[in-house]
Amino acid sequence: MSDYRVAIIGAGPAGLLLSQLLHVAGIDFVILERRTREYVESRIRAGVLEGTTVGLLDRVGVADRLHAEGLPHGGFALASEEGVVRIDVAGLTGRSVTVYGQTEVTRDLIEACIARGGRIEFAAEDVALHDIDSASPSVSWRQDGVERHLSCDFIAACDGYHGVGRATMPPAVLRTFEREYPFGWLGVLADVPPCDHELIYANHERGFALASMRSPTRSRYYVQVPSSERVENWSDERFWDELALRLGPDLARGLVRGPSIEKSIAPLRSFVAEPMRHGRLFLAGDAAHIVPPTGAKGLNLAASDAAMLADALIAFYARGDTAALEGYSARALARIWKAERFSWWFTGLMHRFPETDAFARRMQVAELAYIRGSAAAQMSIAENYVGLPLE
Ligand code: FAS
Ligand code: PHB
Repeated sequence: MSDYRVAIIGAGPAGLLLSQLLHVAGIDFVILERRTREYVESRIRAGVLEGTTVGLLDRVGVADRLHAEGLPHGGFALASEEGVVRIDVAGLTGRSVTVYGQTEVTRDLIEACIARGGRIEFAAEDVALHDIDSASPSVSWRQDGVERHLSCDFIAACDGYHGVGRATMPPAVLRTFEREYPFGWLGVLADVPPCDHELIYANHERGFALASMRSPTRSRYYVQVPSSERVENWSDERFWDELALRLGPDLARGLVRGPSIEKSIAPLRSFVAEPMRHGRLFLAGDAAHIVPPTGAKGLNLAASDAAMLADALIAFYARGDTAALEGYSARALARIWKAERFSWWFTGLMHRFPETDAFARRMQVAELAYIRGSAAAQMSIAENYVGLPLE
């Protein structure tokens, strides 16, 4: 008999949601998290939840604050110097998205996990995974200078792009696919009202910009910067000036400036590791894939991986059914690759690349003009943005 049925590595959205999906199914788990609780709960990341993700938080009973404070959004704008078009996702798909920070999702899930007696070991250093090819894998780590060890039936590596899970997969079985972008997103969080009631994705000669939000009084903005850029080079004033330029005079009219409470640069990459399972080790979330945040898919893919893995583990423990465990990687990758494509395409449409010469610029201008005039093109964007179904 193992100490725990499932050892989860990482207390990000994937690990935390998986833990609560297992909890409500009566399956015990332990979470090993490298950072402190304060560090995890202070990270500023994603901002847009697909309906599927909201449904999963409802399923685990951790959506009260989300429903009270989250902002339902039925559309967003695509802006360029040639024009603006609102993608009416609600009207086109009958579904919407919810603006609610990943920071809040993480806090809600940690609070629920602990309140329900779940075990999260924070500040777990040097986590190592053992015997993943056997029927009795185990995990070890160091905490407060003490070596710790636990046996389990399964290991779910939800430990992000730099985690130990993917690194433990035998190199001979792992295939990776990657595209690094020559730019990143300089993000600012500020306690000022958003410049518009919905998100604005802007393609400008000078580069991409995104106007997002966290609440009616807290805004989240991004501008594209070269990969080599350093956040120290950007005063608040320089950021606000650049954002206003890229949004254009009409959309910037509603821009309220204020002191940044967080300012950082996130690199952009597309990445997928296949397969997402080896023996008793399963990968979920950023541990297996990364998308450029343009399509707001990262957090939502982490949630759908957690749901698929939870369903497979529940089937195994409820009826000894191993089919879903065997099929987890292929099922998750089918949805992941479609989100990778959308995120890659949207990034290519909205950003300035070093090779964006006059012809490439004309192609972007022409595609945006086509989208502005085509219900079919807008439908394609809308159905990807609200999230493709979990099949
Ligand atoms: P996470 O990376 O969130 O969580 C992994 C957890 O594992 C972390 O808490 C980490 O501390 C822990 N861990 C790592 N190694 C470990 C080890 N060896 N032992 C124990 N624990 C370990 N997505 C969007 O949709 N929109 C955005 O705007 C957006 N912005 C982003 C900005 C940044 C700077 C980054 C890095 C990502 C951003 N993302 C965005 C993507 C992001 O939201 C991820 O998709 C999401 O956090 C994925 O969740 P997890 O898979 O749980 O991984
Ligand atoms: C955010 O609010 O952080 C956000 C929103 C939409 C995106 C990316 C980031 O596509």
